[in-house]
Amino acid sequence: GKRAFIAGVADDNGYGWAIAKSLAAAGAEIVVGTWVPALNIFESSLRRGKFDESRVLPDGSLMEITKVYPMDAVFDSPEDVPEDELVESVKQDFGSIDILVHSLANGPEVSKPLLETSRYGYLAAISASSYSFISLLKHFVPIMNPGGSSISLTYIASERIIPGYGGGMSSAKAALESDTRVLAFEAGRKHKIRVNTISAGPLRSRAAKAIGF
Ligand code: ZID
Repeated sequence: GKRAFIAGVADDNGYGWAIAKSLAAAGAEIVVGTWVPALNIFESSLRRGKFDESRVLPDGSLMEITKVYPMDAVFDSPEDVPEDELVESVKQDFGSIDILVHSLANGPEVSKPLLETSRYGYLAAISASSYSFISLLKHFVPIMNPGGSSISLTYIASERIIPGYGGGMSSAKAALESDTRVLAFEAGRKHKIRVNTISAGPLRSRAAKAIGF
């Protein structure tokens, strides 16, 4: 069977959880990465059975999450919480993965129009929502099996004006889409890894509620 690492699962309302379930239903082993500030509550809720109803797969069995790793997609240098450490742990525990899912984004000034966005807010959006994918893929590629695939989630606000999707989030998704093409070329040639992004429809996730979508 295939093994999937899904970055950006902290409850049962988001795309990460839904993708995990689809992959589990298709027979994949599920390993997730959870943002450090949300880790304790996610793990304890999982343990206490709070997600059991949402864990039900089409065949009636419950999705198993083999392991939850703490992760922070903004810290990737040795002085911070290195992604090297995350990937090293996954390597020690499992050896390799086949599927990498990036289901995370963050834009501290998302509610501000682009015209009112600060440099800090703009760069933070790009860092958490775009560079985070480059960094994740870069770190995981060495333990990904050839023929493996990676995917992220984007939004049509990259191409069309969607008022309310501010703070540089529209820019961050445009960068993510461009990077997907370049990384597909690079990782495809060098490592036989596919790179794709899906432009998602509306889902009442925690992140979407937070921005009033
Ligand atoms: P979510 O809250 O379930 O997932 C976001 C995750 O990111 C959370 O688990 C956070 O803990 C995690 N996170 C944030 N910062 C960090 C960090 N620094 N390090 C590690 N983890 C971090 O929300 P979600 O499922 O909506 O988001 C998943 C992906 O889907 C993101 O890339 C979104 O941009 C993308 N997406 C979501 C929607 C949506 O509707 N939920 C849409 C498009 C793309 C969308 O916004 N009409 C209106 C809106 C939309 C579509 C159509």
